[in-house]
Amino acid sequence: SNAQQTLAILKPHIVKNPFSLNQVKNIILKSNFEIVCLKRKIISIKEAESFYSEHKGQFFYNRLVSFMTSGPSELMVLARENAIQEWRLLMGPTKVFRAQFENPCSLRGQFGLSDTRNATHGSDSPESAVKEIQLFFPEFS
Ligand code: YYY
Ligand code: MG
Repeated sequence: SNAQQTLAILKPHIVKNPFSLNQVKNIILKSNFEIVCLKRKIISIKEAESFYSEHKGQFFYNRLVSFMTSGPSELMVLARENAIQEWRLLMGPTKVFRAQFENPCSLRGQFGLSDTRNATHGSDSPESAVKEIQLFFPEFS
């Protein structure tokens, strides 16, 4: 098959709200993604620092690590044709004001609360997808 895999994270404010969580999952499945693996966990500070190491030194790094470790996230391996690009398209732009104005139907447009609490994560390349899936699903890769 042509299935590609990507790592998706539903961030803590989504997991905390059963209504949003259910809506996001329905959108994922309606968009032809297969949820290959799913785990709910509180990301550790070490994991968050390693996961976001490319952003170390940015003004938002500490607030990002605090938010991502503030409660349970849902981590998923998603599969479909062109999964990495399609998932990023469905997520929409990183920044919440851009998401809301340029792509209000995107996940970030609908469920993003701020640039940090922007609802979802998605791998940005085949290399990061492999690395990120290995980090959170070592038993799967
Ligand atoms: O890959 P993506 O999540 O779309 O954006 P990145 O530029 O890689 O930033 C990662 C993560 O950092 C973003 O999802 C939220 C957070 N962040 C932030 O809190 N404030 C910003 N101004 C930019 C990014
Ligand atoms: Mg990124």
